[in-house]
Amino acid sequence: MALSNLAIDSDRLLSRLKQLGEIGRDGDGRLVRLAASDADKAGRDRFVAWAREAGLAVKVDRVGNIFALWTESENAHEAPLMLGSHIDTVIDAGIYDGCYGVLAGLEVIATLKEARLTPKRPLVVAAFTNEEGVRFSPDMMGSLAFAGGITVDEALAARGTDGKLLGEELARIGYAGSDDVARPAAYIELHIEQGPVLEREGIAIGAVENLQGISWQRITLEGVANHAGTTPMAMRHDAGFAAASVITFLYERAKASASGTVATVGTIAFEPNAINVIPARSIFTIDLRDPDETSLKSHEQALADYLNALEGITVSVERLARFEPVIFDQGLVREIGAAAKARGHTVRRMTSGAGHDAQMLARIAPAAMIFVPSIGGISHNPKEFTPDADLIAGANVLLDVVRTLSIR
Ligand code: HGY
Ligand code: MN
Ligand code: MN
Repeated sequence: MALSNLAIDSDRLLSRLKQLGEIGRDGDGRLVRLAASDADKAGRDRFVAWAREAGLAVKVDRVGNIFALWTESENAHEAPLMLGSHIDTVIDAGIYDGCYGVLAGLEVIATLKEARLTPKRPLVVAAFTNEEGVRFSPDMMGSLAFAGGITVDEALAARGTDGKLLGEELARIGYAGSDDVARPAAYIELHIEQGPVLEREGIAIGAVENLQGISWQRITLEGVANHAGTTPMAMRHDAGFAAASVITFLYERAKASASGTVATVGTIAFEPNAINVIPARSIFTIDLRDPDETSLKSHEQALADYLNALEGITVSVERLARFEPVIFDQGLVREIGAAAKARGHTVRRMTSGAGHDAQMLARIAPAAMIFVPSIGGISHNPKEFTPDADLIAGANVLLDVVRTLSIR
């Protein structure tokens, strides 16, 4: 294949995406590969096997981040160009979130290696630990630790929703590594958009220039358990009703926001959780996001004020994650736009609504992202889907950006 029209092996990429998408199916057929679980191990092992098949060196660091490297003697002294994403999933996930970026990164490196090109710097594709944050908080934990945003010991001491410690779980699945990987010269992450914009506008490629701020909290409201039949409404300290009022307050506030605020209560539990007992306790999580830091802070303050005004209810708040909005490297964003146009694709600059490892890598290196459309804007849902042609287009744009940054 002439180098001018070098392209990825699309059959290999698509086949691997589907194969990885079958690893970690539960008894109901749902895709559940939570960080450091047995299912995650199975996915990790498969990625490592493919990386070794491509002749790459595989390293694992202390928080279980996997790095597959192509280093030649001529370039070994240079800082690597890093690609990557994550292969852990949410509960009942789609097959593209994270996995697409890791497998396309591997595909790009394998394609360049097979074309006998020698990059002027090492190329590495990373699969970061616990990007989703479903089992262990915060999310994007592996890349946050790699970027020095938390210490390795803090990460390993994270206690999961099942009470297990991340460090012990990584050791149990054989991914408690000890390797160090050099700080990258730049980081590019290819990912499905997970939102409706590209499909709605009929655009093939997103050149992601920024990413919104994220605030995760766990709220516990303590009321008084009492009889559902004998307790007059005016005498109740109902932790369930209090939770409902907080949720309504927050959703109405987010809907009224001018800055595109989004609010989600994704988990909630009542105690003692009985049909005829007024809830003594409600425990729920709040995921609050906003591209504007001042606006995000104002929503957090309004929520705190609302919680403090709850009568007859004791409130406790646990901070699970807090990341400010991130601006990506404008030079890389321009490269992505140029590469997309050079292949004849429509492209637009955009904000990422989702959190990504790229927002952590941006702390230590120039970073940017490439999006491809999500049909119906659906993600974190088994109906998540991106057409093969879009997946291939995104991977070839990544290939061209990598060549521009490291080959010519
Ligand atoms: O929560 C997020 O945005 C990402 O999927 N972890
Ligand atoms: Mn993701
Ligand atoms: Mn996700």
